[in-house]
Amino acid sequence: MARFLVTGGCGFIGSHLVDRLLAQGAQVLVLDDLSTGRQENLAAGAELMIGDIRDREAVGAAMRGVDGCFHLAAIASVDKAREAWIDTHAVNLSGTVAVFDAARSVSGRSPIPVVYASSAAVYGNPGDHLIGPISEDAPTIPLSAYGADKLGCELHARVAWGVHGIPNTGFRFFNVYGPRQDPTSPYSGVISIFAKCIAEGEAIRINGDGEQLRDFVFVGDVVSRLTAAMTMMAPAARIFNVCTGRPTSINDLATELEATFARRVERIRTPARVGDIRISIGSTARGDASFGPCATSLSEGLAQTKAWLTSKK
Ligand code: NAD
Ligand code: UD2
Repeated sequence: MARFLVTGGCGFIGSHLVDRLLAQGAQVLVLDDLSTGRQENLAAGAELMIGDIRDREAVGAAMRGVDGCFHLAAIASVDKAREAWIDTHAVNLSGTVAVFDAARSVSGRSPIPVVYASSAAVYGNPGDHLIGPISEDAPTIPLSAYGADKLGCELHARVAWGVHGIPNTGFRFFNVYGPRQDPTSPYSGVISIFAKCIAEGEAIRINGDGEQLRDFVFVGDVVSRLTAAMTMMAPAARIFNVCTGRPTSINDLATELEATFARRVERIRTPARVGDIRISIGSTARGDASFGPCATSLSEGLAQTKAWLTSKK
């Protein structure tokens, strides 16, 4: 039976990954400090080690005896990284180096393959240098500390393969959404925030003109990519977008959610967010050729998100 370590396995994406791995018959150990993750997200069949990815001993102990590591733990917020630059850097970049360090060959053991979360934030504002879906070969010019650290993770992943022989795959997630995305956090994704407002009969706030475009990808499709990448691990350091290639404006998202909840919502116009990216749409070519498409439609994904929100009440 395969045994996997999932860092950040109590979080939004990580907990869905844990569910999938258990359903596939794997043993799962989660390393999580519960800073944004919740123990209640975690399936009963998983083992939990409460600890910090900056703690080398904890990461080393967690890595012992596993066949692969999914590294998702991070402070997953652009705003938080702006406020707490040094602390988020320590988690998001140094924590990732600690994970790769523990995956190195130790006393004759083969290096442990790693699948890790990067972000579309590595591209910065694609509109500055490209029109249309952004491919993995596009320039990476992050605008945030969060994006810079994710790019740093990718660079260290190249070192992990080139110098230490650790096979690895990094995924640049676009805007992931779905059940368990915390709607109460101010740092949460727009879909979870809007869905909660609509469910509770509150107005939504649309930043700017609402015509900014995003590529929303359903968490179930993200998890399929992560598990496939571990199964099909190549002897290399590879990078893929995780996206649908389908643009949705924030105005259209509000309309879609009205249809999902069969309810009208009041739209309050607020000033555009400082530094808000205008267009963030990924090219699906490389990822789909290797793993197949992220096929869940927005309406299906929103229906599943609504079902989860309403089941919590
Ligand atoms: P999340 O906050 O729900 O999950 C992150 C998990 O990591 C949480 O369980 C948290 O408690 C844990 N964690 C944080 N710091 C830790 C530390 N020092 N030690 C151990 N555990 C720690 O966020 P998510 O949306 O599930 O994000 C998962 C990954 O995907 C992150 O690496 C994030 O940067 C990346 N990502 C997410 C999105 C998105 O749209 N949600 C987009 C791009 C990239
Ligand atoms: C996403 C990721 C971020 C990073 C980035 C990469 C989330 C939560 N964040 O940031 O981690 O990877 O992509 O480029 O997934 N909006 C409103 N009203 C609201 C909330 C948001 O209008 O109440 C707008 C917001 O101004 C933006 C869009 O919705 O134009 C999406 O915002 P977001 O915070 O969900 O995600 P984003 O794309 O800024």
